[in-house]
Amino acid sequence: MLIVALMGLVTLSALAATYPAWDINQDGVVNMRDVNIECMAFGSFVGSANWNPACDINPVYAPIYDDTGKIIGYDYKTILGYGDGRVDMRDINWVVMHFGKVYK
Ligand SMILES: [Ca+2]
Ligand SMILES: [Ca+2]
Repeated sequence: MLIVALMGLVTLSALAATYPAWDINQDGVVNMRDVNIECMAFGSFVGSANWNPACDINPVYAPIYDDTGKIIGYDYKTILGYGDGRVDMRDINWVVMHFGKVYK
């Protein structure tokens, strides 16, 4: 039982050890390899031949509605998650903003 519990902790720690989403190839460094992977998927969307979900990394923010249901802004403190279903300059921008960072 203890061994099973320890194996679970090891698995959880392995999952937590992944690098940020903008390190597209997850090698611990943000460099031209990541930009190149983004470029290969550029213009794609879910279902495209060159679609790569790892490249869809722009955060999606929660819209703020007024009483009529009209969007009046976005709550940047409430990130709903990554990805909007397409790879465009917003995604490449996130890689470029972190270019040169080393995480390992
Ligand atoms: Ca990388
Ligand atoms: Ca995107």
